Amino acid sequence: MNVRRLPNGWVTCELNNSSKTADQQNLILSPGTQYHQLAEVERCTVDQCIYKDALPDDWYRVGSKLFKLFHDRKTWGQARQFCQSIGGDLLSINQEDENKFAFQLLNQIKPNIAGTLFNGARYKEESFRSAKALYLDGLFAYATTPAVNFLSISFTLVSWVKLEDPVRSPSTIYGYWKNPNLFRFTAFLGDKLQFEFQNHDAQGGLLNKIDIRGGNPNKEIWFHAAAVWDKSMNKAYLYLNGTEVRTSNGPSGFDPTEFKYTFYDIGLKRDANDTMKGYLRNLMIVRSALTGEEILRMKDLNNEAFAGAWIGLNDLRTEGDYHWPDGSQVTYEKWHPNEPNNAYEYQNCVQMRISDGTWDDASCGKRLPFLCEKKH
Ligand SMILES: [Ca+2]
Ligand SMILES: [Ca+2]
Repeated sequence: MNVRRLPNGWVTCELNNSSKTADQQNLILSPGTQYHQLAEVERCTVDQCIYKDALPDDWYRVGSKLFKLFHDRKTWGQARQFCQSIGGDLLSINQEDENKFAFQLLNQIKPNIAGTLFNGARYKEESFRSAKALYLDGLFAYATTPAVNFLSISFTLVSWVKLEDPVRSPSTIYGYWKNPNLFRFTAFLGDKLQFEFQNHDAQGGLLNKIDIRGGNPNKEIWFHAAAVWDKSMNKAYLYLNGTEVRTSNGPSGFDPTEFKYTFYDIGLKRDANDTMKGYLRNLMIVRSALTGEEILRMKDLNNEAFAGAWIGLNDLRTEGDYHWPDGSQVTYEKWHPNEPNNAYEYQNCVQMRISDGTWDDASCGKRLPFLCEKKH
């Protein structure tokens, strides 16, 4: 490829014959020139060149395959059936580039943990498991975290909470309470959790809202709070310590408004200037409606519930003999150290770990996000 810088600052690229089969990383800058030339062209054939492209509907072309990550959670068998129903199968991975790309997609389902902090909020050692937690001293000390756009998706908010001062309650665990789009997940000390979502019209008039309250969190004790919006069922749920404490149907056709905000508040109830006094930790926003059982599992973050996404590899037919869904043998592998271990003697399906993109055999009955592939 020839790259030419024009006097007006534009750059033009001309494909020459040899570059048709070139891998991008083989392009190097010729010293002292504005031109690029090819290096090690002979290593790359058309088949080996990985071409990546974003396609409509969240599909990606990676080499000769189309990839898509599905966020909803299915058992390995259900996931495979789903991939087949759309003309594909669970993903097979035959080379490092494909594994890398699949791992990048998993960033979409990484739990979103509290980010930017200011206004005095700080991390502080807390005795519980000697873990660090975000401490808010109630004196206008609150924090913010990047906003998640809830438009058109189901979601689950979870957090561990410990409140110190009933005077400061209610306190926002996560939300943004400002017209026109109001939303918050709040803890009332010794009283209830509240999850509230309002849609307003352009003039600020209330169109419809979800407002559910329940549970009985106590002072000075860590509790695990979760709010769920299941868009497909049009239902909202509240969980306290993994137990459902309230459910409510949304108004008919309720559709969360598109938020323009770039951050949400933690610890501040904006309309009353109440700020939380207490601790928060492991605030997570998951882009699907989790079941009570899954929320219960999330209480322990080391639990494997959020460890990975299904790929097609399995040893269902013969223990220890791994194959891809089309029956082909493993030619490239990326096992995590000490995996596959067939733990409890029933791990026959393979997940890609969200943390590092390596593979781990897991129980096929686990419900995980999954990667499908389709041919061109
Ligand atoms: Ca096995
Ligand atoms: Ca394993």
